[in-house]
Amino acid sequence: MTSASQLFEPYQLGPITLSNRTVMAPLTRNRAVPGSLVPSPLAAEYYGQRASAGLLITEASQISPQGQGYQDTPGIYSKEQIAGWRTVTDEVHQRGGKIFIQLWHVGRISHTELQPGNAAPVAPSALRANTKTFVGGRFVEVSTPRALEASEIPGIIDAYRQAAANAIAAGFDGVEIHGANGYLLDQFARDSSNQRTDAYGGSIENRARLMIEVAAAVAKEIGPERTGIRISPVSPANDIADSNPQALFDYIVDQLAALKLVYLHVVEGSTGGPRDNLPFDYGSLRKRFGGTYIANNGYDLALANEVLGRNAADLIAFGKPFISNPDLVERFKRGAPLNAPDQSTFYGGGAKGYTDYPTLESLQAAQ
Ligand code: 8OZ
Repeated sequence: MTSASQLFEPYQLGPITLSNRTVMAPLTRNRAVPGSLVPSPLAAEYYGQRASAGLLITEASQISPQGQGYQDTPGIYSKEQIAGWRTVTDEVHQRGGKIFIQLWHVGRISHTELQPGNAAPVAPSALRANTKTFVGGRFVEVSTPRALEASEIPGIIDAYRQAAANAIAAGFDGVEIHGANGYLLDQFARDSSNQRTDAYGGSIENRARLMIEVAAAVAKEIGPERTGIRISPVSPANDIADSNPQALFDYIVDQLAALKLVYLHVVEGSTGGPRDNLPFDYGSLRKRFGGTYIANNGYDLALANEVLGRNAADLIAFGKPFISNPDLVERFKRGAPLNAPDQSTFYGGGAKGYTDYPTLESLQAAQ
């Protein structure tokens, strides 16, 4: 058997069996219904078209109105949103797929226009990120946040817990906690964004605390076998950095391993960019975690095969290739060419660039 076949082998992820080792990475698409922030009416079709992935992870979905940072991203906190997601999970399951929802709180990566009462976004410390968000159909500088009071933190943890319960009510196979890319949990963890002097700031143990407490609360609510987490130890995404990422994330992963979460999903390198922007030993994370390791960032078929072949990952998450190739797994199997993704339709809009990418089958039928 060649190493090329490993990607197409089934995989047991806790209680669920994946048909292969590809994962559709979480991808922000900004197409939720304005106002209600219920998943787009097209979302069931979009995810359903991609159900041949071993596992689908939804776009990041805010756990509360305060957790939103971009226009038209879906929520998982209201009854209407749960019902909307139910149409997505039903469609994916009917097509034989498995799907987790990514639970998101953006922290400081937001704008007052999107926040309840037009208040300041919240963060570990009142430090503005030098980055932009998408609001009102355009990219704008994020707002200056206010530092969360220690007394507000239990409420944030509870919002993650409730969102996880909502996800199960919506029919998801599990949840992925978004601990990556410079959003709230990553803002607490890394020392460029956390200047707190309470139990949630200072030492590595203190900065990691919120991420670990959220993971523990979610795992307690829905079971660790249905709880995954995503981290991006050296990604500068959303203006974030740390003075010692190896020690920080080694510690975090030791704690996550103790919680027996079902997977660790790692953005290796700079999100959507170079894989080698900073030195980092991902093997250390894999070894410490022990369970399922999902590798992400810039993978193609060749790199996926190479990494699976030397047992450096269990599953491989593909982002942009899954946007433009609903039948990505079939194309990989056949060594067929891939459709190129259209960047101009990534964020916002309707069916164009969302549900209208052709499959090999539809191309052949049209000939
Ligand atoms: C692209 C645009 C907006 C948000 C992330 C949730 O980077 C995102 C995101 C990506 O994790």
